[in-house]
Amino acid sequence: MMMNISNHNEALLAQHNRRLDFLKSEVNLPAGILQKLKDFQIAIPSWALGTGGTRFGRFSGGGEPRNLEEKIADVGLLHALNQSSGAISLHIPWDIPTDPAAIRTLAAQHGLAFDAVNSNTFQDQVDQAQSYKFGSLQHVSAATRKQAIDHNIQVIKHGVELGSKALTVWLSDGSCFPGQLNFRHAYERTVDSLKEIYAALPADWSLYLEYKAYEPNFYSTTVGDWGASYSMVNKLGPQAKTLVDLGHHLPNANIEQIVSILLMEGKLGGFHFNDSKYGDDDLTAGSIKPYQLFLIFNELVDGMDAKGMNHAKDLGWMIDASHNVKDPLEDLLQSVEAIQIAYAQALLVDRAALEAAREANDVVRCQEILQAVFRTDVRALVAQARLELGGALDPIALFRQEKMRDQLIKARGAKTVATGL
Ligand code: LRH
Ligand code: MN
Repeated sequence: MMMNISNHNEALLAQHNRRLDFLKSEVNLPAGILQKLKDFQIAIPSWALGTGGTRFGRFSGGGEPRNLEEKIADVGLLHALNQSSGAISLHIPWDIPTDPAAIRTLAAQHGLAFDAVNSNTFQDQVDQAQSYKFGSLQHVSAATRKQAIDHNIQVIKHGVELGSKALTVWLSDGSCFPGQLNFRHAYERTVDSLKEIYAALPADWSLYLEYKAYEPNFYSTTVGDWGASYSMVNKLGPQAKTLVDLGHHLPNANIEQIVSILLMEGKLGGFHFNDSKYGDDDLTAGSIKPYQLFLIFNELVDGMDAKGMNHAKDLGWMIDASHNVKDPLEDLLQSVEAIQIAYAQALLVDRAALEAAREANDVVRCQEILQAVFRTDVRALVAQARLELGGALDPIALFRQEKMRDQLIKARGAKTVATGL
């Protein structure tokens, strides 16, 4: 896909430098903050490169990737624009790599690595022997549980061939009506099944257990909250961690507190970033509750520094979104930007002053310290990191300037449909 980043940046450079100089005149930038932003890569979900939909409808935008190769090209385009999307997270069987070596080479050509691979025991595939209608790892039938366990082990094999280092397990398992499920048996069967999957993990791999409050089951979900996931991963072993999808909580849950506890306990594996107003809406990260996203990164920076963790490498940074009304690529560019902004602001928090105010129970001062940073416009800093990595100062403006969606529609057609949600 032809695009001229240097011309684009040249036209915006003077304005950008004015903004950056203003920020530097207002805030003491901690040493190394730019390098941290440059190192911070966010994985793009392979299942969110097309238009999403709901049971009420789906309005395709055209030019969607028709196969894994085109999905990698789309993530490569995002990464060329923002230099912060250096990995792709695959979902199996939506994206089975038929020729792993070729796929690996293609991804490398786009500067992309493979983040966590995701299993799928929430849908029945055409040639499937056992149905997951009543669950998978929790199922009353040993044959169904074995089928689901074997699928997860197969997904690990695909991941190993691609150089991935983690398996994400999200289970839709649960019940829709009181009385339908023996919660204790479902929990025990799920743990026993996960133990068989865990035993198949290569020594340098992680297993991320993603929890979710509801949907598609609407009375109980067996891995329904951080407590269920945390108690299960503790039973599995040191390579098992909890994955936090921001949209998977009941209303008003304090996600930043959940994150701080999981991190302190060494059981936080990673994230599926998105935003929501009601349920698992999978909206653009930072589009509904940007302050919450900042508060989550505030706990992350505090907790990771307390444990001497490497910000860029020691947790799984992934997006999980669905695009009903926006161009999928523009939506993903916005999500990456919002995440980078929240991280940059969290790096600006004066932690010594905050702790001193906390020790003094100076509640007003605590809030003033956090909100002064949250109200600091750090976009020029995030743009400077992109610029220094060869990215675009304004990725969405360049995406539109170059009419990239039109170019994709011309190359692929207006009616193409990408696998995924
Ligand atoms: C479930 C979920 C999970 C994925 C799916 C695509 O809601 O967040 O992470 O497997 O979306
Ligand atoms: Mn998710």
